Amino acid sequence: MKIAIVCYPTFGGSGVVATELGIALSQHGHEVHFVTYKQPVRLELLSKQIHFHEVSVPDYPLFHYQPYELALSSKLVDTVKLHNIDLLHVHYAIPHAYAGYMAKKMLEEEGIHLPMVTTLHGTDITLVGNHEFYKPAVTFSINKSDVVTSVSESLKDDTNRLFKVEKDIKVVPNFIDMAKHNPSYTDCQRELMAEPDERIITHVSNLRKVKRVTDVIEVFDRIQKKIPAKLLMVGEGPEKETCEKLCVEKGIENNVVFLGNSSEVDKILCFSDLFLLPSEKESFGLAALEAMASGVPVISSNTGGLPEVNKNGVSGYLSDVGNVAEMADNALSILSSEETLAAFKKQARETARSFDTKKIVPLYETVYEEAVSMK
Ligand code: GMT
Repeated sequence: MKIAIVCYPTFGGSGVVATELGIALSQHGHEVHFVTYKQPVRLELLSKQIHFHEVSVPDYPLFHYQPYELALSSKLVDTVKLHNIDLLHVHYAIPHAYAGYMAKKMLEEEGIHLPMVTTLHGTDITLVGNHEFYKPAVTFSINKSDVVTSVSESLKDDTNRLFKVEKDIKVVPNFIDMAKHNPSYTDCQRELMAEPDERIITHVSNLRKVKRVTDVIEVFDRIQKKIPAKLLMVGEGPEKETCEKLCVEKGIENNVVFLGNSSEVDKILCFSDLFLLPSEKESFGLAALEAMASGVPVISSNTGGLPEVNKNGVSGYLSDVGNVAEMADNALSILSSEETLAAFKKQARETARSFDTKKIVPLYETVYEEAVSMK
């Protein structure tokens, strides 16, 4: 099949999922065309099976806001015609599903049928899409998609609760390449980050309010009072400065390393002992799954789709949002002995196996077949 994928090319979870999906589909013999404003960060290789088409939006002084949807839908029309695309898969409803539907209608005028699959990722539904300014357009684009998928049961329920959805939403969970996340890397340079007796605690996110990154610092502060530990904060975002100040206030700035964005998260996870994800909302928690696949147990909140990924008492522990004391106690219990930590590491990786790329990508292929046959 020739598939066009629209996504955000940045470090966000939806872009990562779309990119990894495109790569996996190309390995299954499909021809994949990414259509977005920049080459996706995790897309290092372009080949005969993987193409990238850049959407450019000319900067014209009349426009206070540059019309990206317009440029995207035009680029989609051109790409579909030039490469005989069979199917369009848009990730993140705003504005991708909307632009995709416009492209579909324009192509229809020329007698070309373009089936469209929309994957909902989380904030497009629970945070941004739910805003009154966007709601009618998001509802419309969901209902006009041929097939709609969501990354968790929880997100499916949220979508049905918040929007008047006429479609049956199919749940296709996010996935992970277990082979790529190998906890026994030989080039794992733990000594660069911590002393031999220190535990390494890691957090990866876009450091936005929804991630409750100050809770990460609070939990870590409680941990480091009991055992020697370092905290690695991976990612960039608006809450970074607040976190840095909080570390100084608590006098733990020398134990917290802000690493910025990284496209080699797997290499950081391979020397991590514990992962913290205390988010306010999380439709799935891809970062938690990446940690688990690397054999890193997860201390998370029990919000949204997180209980579908992180299994309480097995791959880590779940607590109510904001319960930093319980999160710290749970973290300390996992880190209390080499035996307990080793058991949780093993269990985390085993739990991640049910989300292996090999199991999940065929589910998308089934969805595509259904969309194509819907004419
Ligand atoms: O919150 C993020 O990390 C970014 C955001 C995105 O759309 O890029 O992530 C959402 O999609 C991810 C991939 O499906 C999910 O794993 C995240 O849970 C979800 N974020 C939220 O729901 C807050």
